[in-house]
Amino acid sequence: MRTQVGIVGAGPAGLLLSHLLHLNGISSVVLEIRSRAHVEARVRAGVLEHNTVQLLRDTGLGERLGREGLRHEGVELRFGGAGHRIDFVELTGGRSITVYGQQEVVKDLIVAREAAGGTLLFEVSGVSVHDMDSDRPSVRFVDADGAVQKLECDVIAGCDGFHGVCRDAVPGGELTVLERVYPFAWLGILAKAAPSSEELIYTHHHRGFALHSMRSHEVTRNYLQVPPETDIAEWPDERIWSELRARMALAGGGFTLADGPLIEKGVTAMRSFVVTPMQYGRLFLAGDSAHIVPPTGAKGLNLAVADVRVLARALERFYATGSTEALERYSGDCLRRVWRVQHFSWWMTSMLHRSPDDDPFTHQLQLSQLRYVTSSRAGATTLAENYVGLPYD
Ligand code: FAS
Ligand code: PHB
Repeated sequence: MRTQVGIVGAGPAGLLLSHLLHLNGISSVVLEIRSRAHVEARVRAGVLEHNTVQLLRDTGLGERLGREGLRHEGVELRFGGAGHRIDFVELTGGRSITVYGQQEVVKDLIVAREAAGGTLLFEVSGVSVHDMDSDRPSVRFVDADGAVQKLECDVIAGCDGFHGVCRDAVPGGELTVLERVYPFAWLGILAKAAPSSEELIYTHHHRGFALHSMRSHEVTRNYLQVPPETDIAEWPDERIWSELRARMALAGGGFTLADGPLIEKGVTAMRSFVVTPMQYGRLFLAGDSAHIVPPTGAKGLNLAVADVRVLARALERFYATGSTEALERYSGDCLRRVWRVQHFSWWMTSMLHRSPDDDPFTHQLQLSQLRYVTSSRAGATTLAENYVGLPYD
């Protein structure tokens, strides 16, 4: 089997890369270990930056997003029993976010790839990457029918997420890992319940962080800060709802969190992780295979999109001119944005989560930071412009 770009992983990074390459007449094959049904049902991110929405629109993926996505012009920060709105549109000259589930983006991409005759191979196994330091790298795998296959290509895109094989295939010593693991996790639920507010609510509370988000007018997504070793079995549904209510309550009442049957619940670890460089020879890492951000800044999916936009442009240039200049710059070009987003996600996480040692000094610093970003135009603008996404370079 032969193609120009071998793509490992059918998450948002891999599928969008295949789509962008197709729009520039560049062939690719996407290899995915899970089934189509699994990747289309996997609940993850839900907030799309202004840039991400624009890119999906500009590349023909805006129709359902435009119809079903919820455009939000602001967000609420809630602390000390009171809510404070950050007006994105006013503070960023018109930029906003759109709430649209990651699995919906994945579904739209798969439909678009299929309509264009793209090659997506699901349920493959035994994936391994080879000869990355040559100009004829290859990916070996067993296809869904059990046949051993070899995919020869010019370039491999490692879009196989944090637990994939591509990053680990790089010889030892070639990559540097920079990491921070947070002493808390998120317990997340997806529920058949109407949203209890127009916009997302990020809550700082002495019992811990809480987030009210949504997927549609019928489905909400809520998160609670919990200890990292939390066992979901210890959290029956009613305990989750009462803890959410306790943390999100407004002094003097006036806020009711609507509940409903749970569709899904789980605990997600919190870490900041960056691998440098994001390339080795003809292997290019994009998305969660190269970096992880804590979800407090709603950036994971959007950063994956930003990476593959840079990679697609560099490959376009390579195939159009033979120049590898942009490909050689790939890692540096991506890491500028990666570290901006890492800082913002760490900052939001530090400002809004209760420190396990419950240090009163840290608590006061957090309250001071929250009071500042909700009362100073400069402070609010910093949050707003990072949250909606800084314009692409
Ligand atoms: P993905 O992990 O999405 O995709 C990688 C793909 O590669 C997967 O389909 C995987 O099955 C496949 N793969 C793995 N190994 C392979 C192999 N050996 N061969 C072939 N394929 C292989 N972000 C938010 O902003 N908000 C959230 O609420 C949020 N929740 C999250 C919850 C979880 C549990 C996780 C893990 C992430 C969450 N994120 C969230 C971040 C998330 O949105 C990621 O940033 C985003 O999925 C990154 O996209 P990809 O890089 O495409 O990686
Ligand atoms: C979500 O809706 O899943 C979501 C929203 C905002 C975040 C993280 C997750 O910061």
